[in-house]
Amino acid sequence: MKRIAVVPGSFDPVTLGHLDVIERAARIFDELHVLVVHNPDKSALLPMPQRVSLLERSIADGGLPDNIVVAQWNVGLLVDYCTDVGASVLVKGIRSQVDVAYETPMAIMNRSLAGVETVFLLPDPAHAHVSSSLVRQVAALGGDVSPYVPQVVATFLQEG
Ligand code: COD
Repeated sequence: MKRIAVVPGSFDPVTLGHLDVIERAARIFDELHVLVVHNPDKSALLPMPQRVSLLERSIADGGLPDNIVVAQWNVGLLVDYCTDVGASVLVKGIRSQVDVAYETPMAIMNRSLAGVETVFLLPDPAHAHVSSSLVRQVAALGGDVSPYVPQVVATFLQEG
């Protein structure tokens, strides 16, 4: 049976930290869905289609495995998407105790709702301090974001 997993996120925008988690997860599972989700707790910088496009181009440019599918999910439970595509696992990146505190109740709820397990991957230390919100802040204040994001994102943020 195919092992299908989902890496969900806001990806606003995608960072090298995200890509690292996506690449490692794609090597563990047979098929990996990278799902751009609206997070109601955060106010988005980029519209959903822009986030999807930057993610697709970053995955292609980075030469990531070809078992990756990019999709978006605007309404409903994350586990409903998992059920729709036959995924039994969610993959999340854990950078700190803050991430543990944020992710743990959601992981337990998702298992309770639909039997979907969550697998946590630790970050590459080189990217452990990187978040989309810090990247947005550095870019807005005129800093160089190229060490933290794929080239296509750096160009987009610097030109935009
Ligand atoms: N290194 C490693 N991992 C990283 C890094 C990095 N540098 N940066 C981010 N990550 C990880 C994050 O920890 C997260 O796991 C993932 O990458 C995505 O991060 P973001 O910031 O793009 O996305 P978030 O944190 O805004 O996640 C949005 C979700 C919608 C996925 C989340 O809120 C969620 O799971 N919601 C559940 C909705 C639902 O169905 N709720 C009801 C039951 S719980």
